[in-house]
Amino acid sequence: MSATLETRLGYAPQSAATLAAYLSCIPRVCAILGGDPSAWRIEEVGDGNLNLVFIVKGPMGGVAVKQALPYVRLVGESWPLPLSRAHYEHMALTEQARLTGRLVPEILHYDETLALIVMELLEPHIIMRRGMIAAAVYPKFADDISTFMARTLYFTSDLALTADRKKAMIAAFAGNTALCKITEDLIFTDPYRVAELNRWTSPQLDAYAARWREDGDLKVAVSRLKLKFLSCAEAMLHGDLHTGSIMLTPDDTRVIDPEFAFMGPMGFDAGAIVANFVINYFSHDGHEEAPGARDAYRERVLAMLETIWTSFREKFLDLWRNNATGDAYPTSLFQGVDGEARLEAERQAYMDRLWADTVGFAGAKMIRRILGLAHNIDLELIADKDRRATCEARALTLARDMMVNAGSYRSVADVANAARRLRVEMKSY
Ligand code: SR1
Ligand code: MG
Repeated sequence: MSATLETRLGYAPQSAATLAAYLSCIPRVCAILGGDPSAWRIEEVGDGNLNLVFIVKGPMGGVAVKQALPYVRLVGESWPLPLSRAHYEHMALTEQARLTGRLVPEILHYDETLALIVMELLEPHIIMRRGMIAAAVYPKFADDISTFMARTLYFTSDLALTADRKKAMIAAFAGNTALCKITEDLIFTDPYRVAELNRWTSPQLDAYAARWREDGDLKVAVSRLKLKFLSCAEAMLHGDLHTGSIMLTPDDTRVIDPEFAFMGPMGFDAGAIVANFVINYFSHDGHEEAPGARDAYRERVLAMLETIWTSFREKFLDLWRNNATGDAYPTSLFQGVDGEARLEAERQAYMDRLWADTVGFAGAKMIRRILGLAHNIDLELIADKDRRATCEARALTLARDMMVNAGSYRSVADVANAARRLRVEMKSY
């Protein structure tokens, strides 16, 4: 039976052949590209899971165009997906730009009917995941991403917003249910049951996949995380904050692709960063030219991860101390003799709880990239399946412990040390 795809009056997927005519009617875009539209070079370059992405270059400059398809590109027309995801992406990008300035690409034009966003062309930026696989160094990244997370999460939370504004944001993002459902299924459910779309490095990891499906402690842990994801509207999340959603150079960082944005638990975004750094750490055993050749880079990855979390924590706390404009923790309740001390202790406790959530979500995000549908090229590009499986088995083992024993990882250094230990102790899958 074929699936019914969304249709919308005026919607048609663009192609390299149709796009020049469309863009030629947008003066701002014409001014950037320059020259005659017949001379513009247009290429479809999308290698993500969901959308069309075009790079358009004219004699003066370039733009990027992203358009939603009415289905999941990775799987095909058998998996319909609403075009409204472009609406949520546009809304999130607009809010992120307001809160973080140049840490997101500039929007040049938005067409709700075509589910299409024209953005500044990020050049010579590359997808961070590709840079990290090649052991590239990004000295500004930890500072930039910790600012991005602190500002987007803090200023959309009850610590900064009044209850009416917070509820208005919840309402504005509440319709992004189809994208949330992808996460609910692919991250929190499918890897722990037999599911048609699951895949893993086989036969090497067959026994792991079977064990993970029979693990009661793990199923309880992932179900608790899923409940938090479903029910905890803490702040506006990017919703898919992995290293494939970041384009950068050593000097400039941009966070892209917030189509999974919704009001959810902060630890989900922070956990995505932790997960992808830990996966990258383990993956270098599959990429290094000779054993030990990437020792220094591996340590750099862990050092960067530690700086990201500690900077995020400090920046978030500073925002709270200086911008407590929300309805949570009313100032009038903390004005007594020990009021400020009690409030500061509570701020620290809040960050400790957020860290525990982050550890758990990171574990779930690591497991989905190894046993679920959508994998990371950090691991997928390792051609030797035995080497890849060893990297993956280490990541799976750490991820399981981070979910089941999240409370025993008191600091980001505990995660880093556990990763180092596993590399030494687990010789093979
Ligand atoms: C079917 S979409 C699979 C994954 O791609 C996106 O990048 C999200 O991570 C999603 O879970
Ligand atoms: Mg994406």
